Amino acid sequence: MKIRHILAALACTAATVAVVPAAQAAYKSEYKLSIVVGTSFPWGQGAVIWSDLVRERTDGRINIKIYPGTSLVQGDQTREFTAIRQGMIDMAVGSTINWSPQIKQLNLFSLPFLQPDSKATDALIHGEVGKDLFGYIEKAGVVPLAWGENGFRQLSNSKHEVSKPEDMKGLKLRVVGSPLYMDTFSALGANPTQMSWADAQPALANKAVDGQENPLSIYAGAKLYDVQQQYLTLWNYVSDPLVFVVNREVWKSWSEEDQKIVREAAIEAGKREIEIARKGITPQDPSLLKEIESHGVKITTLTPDQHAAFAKATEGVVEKWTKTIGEDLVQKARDAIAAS
Ligand code: X2X
Repeated sequence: MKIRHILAALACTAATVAVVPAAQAAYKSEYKLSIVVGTSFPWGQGAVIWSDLVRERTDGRINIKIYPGTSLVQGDQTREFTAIRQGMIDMAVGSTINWSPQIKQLNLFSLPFLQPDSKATDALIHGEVGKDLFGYIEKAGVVPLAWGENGFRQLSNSKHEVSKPEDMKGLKLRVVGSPLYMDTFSALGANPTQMSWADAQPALANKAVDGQENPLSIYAGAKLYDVQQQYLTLWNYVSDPLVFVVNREVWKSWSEEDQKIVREAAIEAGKREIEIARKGITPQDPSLLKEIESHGVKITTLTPDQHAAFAKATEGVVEKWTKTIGEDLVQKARDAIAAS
């Protein structure tokens, strides 16, 4: 009898432990989600969709608050990934460019003229390359869940039309945080200067710099036509995807059921975000281009020959950075794009 009682008591303790894992008690009242731009941009919309889906489907157990402007790292987007890893940021929808200083393989998307079109980008993110890159993010200590898109980055400036590499001479251009961009724009003869997006906007407004490069949704959303960025060159030279991620400790603190909800919501939000990001910039639907043009912007679309001249001028950059990214990964990407 006695032994039976002891066994029953032990079983009871084990059951209690199994039913109420310690982790569940550790849910935070709010999870901080970082993004670089505001919630009206496609990128921000992706974050809003993700947060709303998660809040609804977890009955408020996971309550996400969005912090635009990379405000959790004082606007310094190149420090965002480290802050996610260290837990200052719980979740993020971040650009591969901003996390490239920590994960060198993410520079893949910034190799000039690697991705000719959205089909190529899709082949990368939804194929083996995407899986490999998620592996690197995971290894760096952060849990990747889904892909989104910032988009094909186009060049704008306040000085003159740019249709050939020679037109870049002397243009003072703001570039993003990966040193690859310094190399690309130096190779093209421009005068690049690295700064955060937060600093870029006043720098464009007060003419400290002549131009910048960003997807059209960012150009239009930030109303860069209002700060005399009236020359816009569509050259599709790189396209940066977004990644939906969660800090590892936060992820481990959630029940399996909630992890599944958060992952599925990220995938759904990513899909919808990509659709939003690609709106208005295609021959079938040029509405965003038309809107930009209506502000007096001169839009230059490169001919195939002009495009090739830019690609040729940046060949050395591709060669140099392929070594940093990894020859195998770049080859895998080229094969996936060729088959797309
Ligand atoms: O800083 C930029 O240019 C932006 C907003 O596109 C990124 O965060 C990569």
